[in-house]
Parts: sequence; structure tokens; C-alpha cells
Amino acid sequence: MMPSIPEWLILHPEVSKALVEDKAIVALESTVITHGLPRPVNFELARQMEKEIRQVGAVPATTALLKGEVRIGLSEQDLERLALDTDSVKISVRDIGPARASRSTGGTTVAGTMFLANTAGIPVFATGGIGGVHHGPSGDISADLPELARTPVAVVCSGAKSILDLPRTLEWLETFSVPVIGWQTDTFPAFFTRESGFPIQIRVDTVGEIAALMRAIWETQISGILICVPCPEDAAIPAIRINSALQQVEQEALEQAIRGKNLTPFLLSRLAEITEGATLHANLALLRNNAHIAAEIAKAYLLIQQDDP
Ligand code: PSU
Ligand code: MN
Repeated sequence: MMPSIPEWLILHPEVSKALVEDKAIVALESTVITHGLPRPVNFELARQMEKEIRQVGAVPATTALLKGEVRIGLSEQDLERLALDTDSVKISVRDIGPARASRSTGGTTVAGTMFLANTAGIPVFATGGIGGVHHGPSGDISADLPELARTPVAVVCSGAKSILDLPRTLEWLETFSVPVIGWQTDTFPAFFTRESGFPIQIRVDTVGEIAALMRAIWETQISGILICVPCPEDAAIPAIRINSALQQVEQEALEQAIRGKNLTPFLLSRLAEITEGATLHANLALLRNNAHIAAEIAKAYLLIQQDDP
């Protein structure tokens, strides 16, 4: 069912058609493109994620702001422009209005994308890692968390990097009643590493189970649902290999007083430099895999709605 779309939200024709025809759609964020990955790998990855989704028979809907226009679904040309633009900004929910006013181009974060996907009536969204509670005394908590607490979109991710305080992040999600689901896992994945050792609430093993869970949850509460998919085994990095690099980049951020919205991009890019690209391979593999699984979830969720409305 097509919700009523506000006039400021510009849907790609393929996405509006999919909404009208009740086809499976997967929303994709774009901060990972503009600030999470180096150029030109970022463009290649963005295309590959869209391709994974199409191969499953769903429609990709990458969200971004282009010269102040709020877009859901980008043409390949738009995607390329966004990926190669060196002036693009990082857009969370509170940045959407100001970015419209200043006609900025930028990538939307998990929070920004959830908000826009929900406005368009798209319930499934794929990404790499979510923001969370940072280590140390900064008090930095990503706007991804409160968005997960209030916006009914299922976010398929590989947990969060251990540049974040994972136990505190999980506590936050519990306090604000966000269901956390493990895809074939009993612990929260730590992005490059498959197992963080921190237990999560529910484990599921099939997309059918996830679809049923999403429905049961959304019948009783309005919130996001976090679906955690570990990095594919052949690309994952053992915790022991990644931890010293993580400690080093955190120390650098502290010394250089990097804060606020610059913190996550700084940590990500330094991490890739220090590990000489070793992290990049895992990053790309998990993003593609999450896009694929999200597309299957979107299809299963649509089926369950149609079979038993
Ligand atoms: N974590 C990653 N890669 C990313 C991000 C997080 O491993 O690209 C991006 C996501 O878009 C996420 C955002 O929503 O960073 C969180 O930024 P902040 O902590 O400033 O809210
Ligand atoms: Mn932050």
C-alpha cells in the first residue's frame, strides 16, 4: 500500500511503482557511501548492494540528499555522483531540514534513512554497522539509537564495530525496548568479527521466522527492530587481530579531540589505513550479504502480509 508521501520526498519511479504494486523493497543508507568507504570502492559497493537486492527479486531504494532534494531511490548516475562528490555531508535526522535549506548533497545515516524509509512506507533497510554509545567520557550516543526506539523499520546490520561500547549500546537498546534479533547467532556481531560474546535477545534461523516476528512485534509496539547478521565466515576477522588497531584509532581520536559527527568517519578511515585494507574486504562482504538477506526478509514479510492480512 502506498502511504501518502509528503511533497518534499522524491521517489525514484521504480520505487513508487514497487510501492503501488506491493513489491518487496529494501532501503539502503548512503553515509556508508559518502563517509564510510574510500572512493571509488564506495561506488562499486553501492552498485553491488543494489544488484544483490535485484537478484533476489526486490527493489533497492538508496536514500540521500542531492542538492537539497530528499531522494528515495537513485539512478546509477546519481549514485555515482554522490559517491564521487568530495563535498558531501553526513545527514542524520536533525540535519535533513538544514541540508534541504542549504541545498546540500549528502549521505543519510542509519537514523536518517530509517526516518525517510518509514515516511515512504518501506519497512526493511540494510546497512553495515549501526552507530551506538561510544567508549569513554564523551557522552556521544548516536542518533541511530533513539531512531531505532521510535521508528518502525527493520534494520539488517552486522551489529556495530567495537569502536563503540557494545555492552552499553545493548543496554541502551534494552532500556528503550528495541527488539534485537540474531540471524543464526546467539551473540551480538561486532562488525568485522562474527561474535562479540555479548548475548542478544532472540535467535532466528529462517527468513520466515523473522517475518513472523516482525509482524508480531509491530502488532504490539511501534519501534525499530534490529536484525543482526554476522559477517560471512570467509571474510570475517578474528577479534584478536582487530582489537589493537581499534585501540590505536580511539587513542588518536582522543588526542586530536575529534568529536561529534566527525568521530565515526574518522575512526573508520583511520582503521582502514592502519589495517592496510584488511578491514575493507570484510566490510564489503558483509554489506553485500546484508543486502541479500534484507531482500529475502522483505519478500518474506510481504508474503506473510498477503497470505494472512
Ligand atoms: N558504522 C560503520 N560504518 C558507517 C557508519 C557507522 O561501521 O558507515 C555510519 C552509519 O551511517 C551510521 C553513522 O548511521 O555512521 C553513525 O554516525 P554517528 O555515530 O555520528 O551517529
Ligand atoms: Mn555521534
